[in-house]
Amino acid sequence: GVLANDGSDEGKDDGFYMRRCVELAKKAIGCTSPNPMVGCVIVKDGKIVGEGFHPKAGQPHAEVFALRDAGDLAEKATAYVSLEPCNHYGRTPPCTEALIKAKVKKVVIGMVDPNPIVASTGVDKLRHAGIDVVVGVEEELCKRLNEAYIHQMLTGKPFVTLRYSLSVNGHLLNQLGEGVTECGGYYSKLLQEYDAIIVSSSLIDKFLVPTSQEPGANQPLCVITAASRSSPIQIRSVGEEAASKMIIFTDKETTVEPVTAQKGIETVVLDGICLNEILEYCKRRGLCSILLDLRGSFDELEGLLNDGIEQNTLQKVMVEVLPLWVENSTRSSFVALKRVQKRLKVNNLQPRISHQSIILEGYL
Ligand code: AOF
Ligand code: ZN
Repeated sequence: GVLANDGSDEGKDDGFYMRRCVELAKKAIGCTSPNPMVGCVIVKDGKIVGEGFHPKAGQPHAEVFALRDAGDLAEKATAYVSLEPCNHYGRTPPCTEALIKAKVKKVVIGMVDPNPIVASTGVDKLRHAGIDVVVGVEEELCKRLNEAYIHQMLTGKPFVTLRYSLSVNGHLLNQLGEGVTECGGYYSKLLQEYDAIIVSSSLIDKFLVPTSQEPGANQPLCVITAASRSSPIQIRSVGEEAASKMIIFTDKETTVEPVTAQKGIETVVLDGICLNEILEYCKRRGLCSILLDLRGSFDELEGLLNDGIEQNTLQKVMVEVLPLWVENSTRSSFVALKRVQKRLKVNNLQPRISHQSIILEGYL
């Protein structure tokens, strides 16, 4: 498709085309890990003549699809890419070479690639080939798009988001049928963005396996944590495929019911449940983004939360406020959550209106 804009001054529409790149990149939400999401457009005489995005690790990069789409029109055109073009042989050949071969005259880049094997060598390579290069257009937007990828590249650790739902009077909505289930659309979309989700085993007892309902969506690995449970963990209605996307972390005091054990769900027994061990496991499996979801038993998750705060392993907080007033104010989680909130320092809180709720996102 050809998208027209006024096509006049050089550089004037850089923001417009870069935002289009980000929009294209988002078509692969949840599908590219451990790779970043990247979008690319090729612009000639004020018209988009080629578009592409990176669909999945192992498949060609955004630039390759966009150049293919543009064909001969790429010659003397400007390429916009949300991430610096790669300059190495990974699963795929370097995009710098593809751009040079296509004879583009200019490349506009959203952000430099934090991957140490790329880190500005893509920019240098293009400049040496005589291509005009601009870096840092809509940089904040491009960084936000790949916050988990960037964090993982810079620190070697997974990006962890803490999520919970609250009533207007400050109660944690962590029980079955509360909070997120009323706003399935938002939650289902959120799940597909993460490589793994950590939940309490009490949810699983109620057959509540968090899965994304979006068609063809990425299903995160479901990390079930069980600490000092008096009854064994039971997982009954789960198929083979769902079982392969589950793992149980327990402590020595907790048992797993034989029916559950037979389903082929991986089980790891720790001396005590601790967030670092779970994150290490996720890292070994190449999982870059983790959602710590405060649903089910708060007691089971409080230890993990404390680990995250003490060890600085939480990066983001996402709080959903629902138009609900909880009458029963004897819940123990009210006090427990206050204790946790007191120790969280959240910056840059941004509100967003969802279907029936307000979602606040901030960084730690
Ligand atoms: C780009 N465009 O669309 C993407 C890039 O194994 P490979 O060949 O897929 O290389 C993966 C690395 O390439 C990844 O870690 C990141 O540095 C970069 N990703 N680069 O020019 C793209 N997805
Ligand atoms: Zn590339």
